[in-house]
Amino acid sequence: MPALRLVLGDQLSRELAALADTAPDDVILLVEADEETRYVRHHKQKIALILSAMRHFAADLKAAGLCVDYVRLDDPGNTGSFTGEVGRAIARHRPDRLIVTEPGEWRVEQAMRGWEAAFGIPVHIRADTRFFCSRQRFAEWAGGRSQYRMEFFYREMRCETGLLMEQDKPAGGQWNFDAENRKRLPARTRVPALPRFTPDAVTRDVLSLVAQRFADHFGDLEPFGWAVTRAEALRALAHFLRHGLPAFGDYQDAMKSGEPFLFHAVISPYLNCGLLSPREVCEGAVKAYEAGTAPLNAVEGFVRQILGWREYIRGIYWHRMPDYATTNALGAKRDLPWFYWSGETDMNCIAEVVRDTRRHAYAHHIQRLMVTGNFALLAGIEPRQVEEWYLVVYADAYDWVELPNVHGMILFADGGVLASKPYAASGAYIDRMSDYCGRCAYDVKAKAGPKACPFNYLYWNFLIENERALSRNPRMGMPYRTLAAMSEARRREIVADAEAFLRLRASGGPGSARDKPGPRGPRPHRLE
Ligand code: FAD
Ligand code: DLZ
Ligand code: SF4
Repeated sequence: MPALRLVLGDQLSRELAALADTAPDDVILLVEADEETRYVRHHKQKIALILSAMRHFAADLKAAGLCVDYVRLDDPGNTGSFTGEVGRAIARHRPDRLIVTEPGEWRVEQAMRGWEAAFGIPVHIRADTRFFCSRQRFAEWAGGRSQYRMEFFYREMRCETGLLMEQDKPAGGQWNFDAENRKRLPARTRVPALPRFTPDAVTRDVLSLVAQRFADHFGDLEPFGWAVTRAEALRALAHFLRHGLPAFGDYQDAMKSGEPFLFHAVISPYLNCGLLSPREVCEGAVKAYEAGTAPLNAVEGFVRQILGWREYIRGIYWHRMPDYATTNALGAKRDLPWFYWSGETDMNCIAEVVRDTRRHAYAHHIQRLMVTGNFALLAGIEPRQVEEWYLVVYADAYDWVELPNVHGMILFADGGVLASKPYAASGAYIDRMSDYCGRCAYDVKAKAGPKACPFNYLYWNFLIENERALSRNPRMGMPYRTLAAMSEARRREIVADAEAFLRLRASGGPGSARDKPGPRGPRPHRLE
């Protein structure tokens, strides 16, 4: 009897654990599921990328002589869910077992765990070997620790993989070269053009389907230039290794109007859906260093993002779920302002990032962390609303990677599990790392009053609102000492400016959430 092997939309790899040892009469099932396209209202480009990549992947499997059962979104009888379609496929093929790979979401794994009882056949859930660090290995590392720190995890991963290691020493004698990174972008720097891929007939079909069915979702559908096959994703990677990587470290934190990609790789959607493997990406970067085409500060910085941050984030997700998603350590409860969807705000930095996001389903790390993320932290936006926004708007967003980045890294809603302190910053940081402030209605140097950059008073207001939770954090000592030296009048001025700004956003003023439907319908508003 054949085995039924399920491949999810973010598992499009021939090396997938569920596909190892496939026999000629086994059936490989791929399902376009309405539930997956709608559990949040994903950006249109994200849906198109996943569906087109799934269709291309299924065609490749068929061309290799494998037996594929592919259920399209508009096939008659499609029940719209993984569970419903696995049930129908079992009835069609009568397999003796179902083989799957660990999914990227706790929600989906819970469903999978019910399948053996529901369908009466053995269900084998195989570990996802696309990652460097298994869930079990991370659990061993995390052990009894109450706090985890990426840097120590990363060093162990370097030793275990041998990446950028010279015998048992880190290449260049240091683990981390960030002191050489994070420069301002000189005004006339030439930025390499990003490779874009012309949609073929399969992608054009998918684009029509998405335009029809998901017209009310966030984001522009076209121009659509994402890679949708492994061959295209490999070309995107080769382009980055040659043109982006050499300056990646230097300008990793820079932001520039009209240049959303700068020297970033723009490969996270491919890594996350299976078109590229983290191992080949890291090895490609290390080869560039060994060949002398990229400097060590760039290569180490890049490898750290993938071997360090990406693996660490996934480890925390699986180690701490489901409780991880439920905490709200700073008690943040304001509503997400409407300008996160519309981009209509006088704050030029936010307008730029939302515009990039709407056009490309992409913003780079510092835009996500220090602009939209920093604002959500300082303004005390309820974690669930911020998490939903990040899950909707980016082509690379899946729960396992979005949640710890938002809940832990930007909002500190986990109380310091992931990061040792909140990434809170005033407008000066954005001014130093971008050209946004020069074109803004607000004055980044002004600290108070209607023209002052909102990040400036929101920063101090955040420290005041969270004094009890944060003032004893050893890494927050300096700002709290500065706050303690402020006069009562200055503190009152900060609170008044912040309240006026936040009240306007919650009461129907420009950029408010009121009376605008969010992606899950009308929103409540609690801030008055
Ligand atoms: P580069 O800057 O070129 O970095 C190379 C690779 O490193 C990325 O492709 C990515 O795979 C990995 N990486 C870097 N930082 C992280 C990180 N913090 N977590 C996981 N991987 C990382 N990344 C996602 O893949 N999906 C998300 O849903 C996501 N949500 C985020 C939300 C917030 C609030 C923040 C601050 C970061 C988020 N990130 C997410 C991480 C990071 O912003 C993106 O991976 C990166 O911007 C993707 O662009 P790139 O491929 O050009 O990355
Ligand atoms: C995100 C997504 C979307 C939009 N559509 C599908 C789909 O139709 N079929 C599918 O198999 N996967 C899809 N995905 C990815 C899934 O949501 C993802 O596999 C699970 O969340 C587990 O990570
Ligand atoms: Fe953003 Fe403030 Fe700069 Fe305007 S002045 S772009 S709001 S940081």
